[in-house]
Amino acid sequence: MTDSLELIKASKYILIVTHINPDPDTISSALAISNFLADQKIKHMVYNRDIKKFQSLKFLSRFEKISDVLPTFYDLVISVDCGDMKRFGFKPMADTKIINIDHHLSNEDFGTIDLVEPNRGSTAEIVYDFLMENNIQITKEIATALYVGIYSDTQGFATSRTNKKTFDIISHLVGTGVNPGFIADELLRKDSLAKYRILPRVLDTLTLHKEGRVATIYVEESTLNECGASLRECEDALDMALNIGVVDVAMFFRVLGNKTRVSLRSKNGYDVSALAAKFGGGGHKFSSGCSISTLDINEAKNMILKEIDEKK
Ligand SMILES: [Mn+2]
Repeated sequence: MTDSLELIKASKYILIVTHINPDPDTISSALAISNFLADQKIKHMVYNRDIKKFQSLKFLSRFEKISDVLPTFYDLVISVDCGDMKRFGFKPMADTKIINIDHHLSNEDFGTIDLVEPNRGSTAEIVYDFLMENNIQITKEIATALYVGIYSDTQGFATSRTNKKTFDIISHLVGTGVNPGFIADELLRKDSLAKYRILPRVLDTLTLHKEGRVATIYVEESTLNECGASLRECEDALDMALNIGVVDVAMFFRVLGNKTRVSLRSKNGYDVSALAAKFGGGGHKFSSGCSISTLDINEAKNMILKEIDEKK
């Protein structure tokens, strides 16, 4: 039994914490653990502040039990896919023990136990290792959740951190009865109409800088409202901008609260986590984000562009 499983068994009530503005990796990693804990009759809850706005993974076992209300008592937090504690969306009670499971390069090792591996393609893969190291049976329900996390965070097995280990895990998961075709239908073929209304509007803002190496796009609140779309429905535009042959770095700007939020994506070895860090942000080498204290998207854009060298 590993130290983390010992800590789990010694706890009275476990709070599994996923990150704000959730993605499939954080939710799937949490549900894989939740299914294991439920199988073992270990008391716990999965918390996500924004779960009401994220309903696309309803097909996963125990999804309906995810809550946006914190329990009154918990003595262990298991955080999944959270680079820092701000991503929790709340401040844990003092002295709470934390198992920190994550793959962000910028992870701050804030846990009592840190299962942090920045070279892994998804947090779900680290959850898989935890289960295997403890000889826990991977049921079809657990396997389906893990598959979703891995598939999604590796963008369909296409990111640089996808390797043989990833496929060995996937092979095992599919062997337990996971249905890749069904999952692809659920993940890829459930778009809203609003998404196809907002995407051309966002792509219309596309501008190239630095001899075409840097692409920027943005969206304004009023455009989102006109299309009835959410920020998540704009995200494909960022991938599209990065897919342009000459582009190494793509950036997506939008005003959130009293700041301009910037998502950064890169390819060809360009490290955007270093760029994000200059503005107090973080993330992965090829996928990062930061916030800039201005409501003027153009000003934010110029500030970041200034930090990028003219030539590689
Ligand atoms: Mn992740």
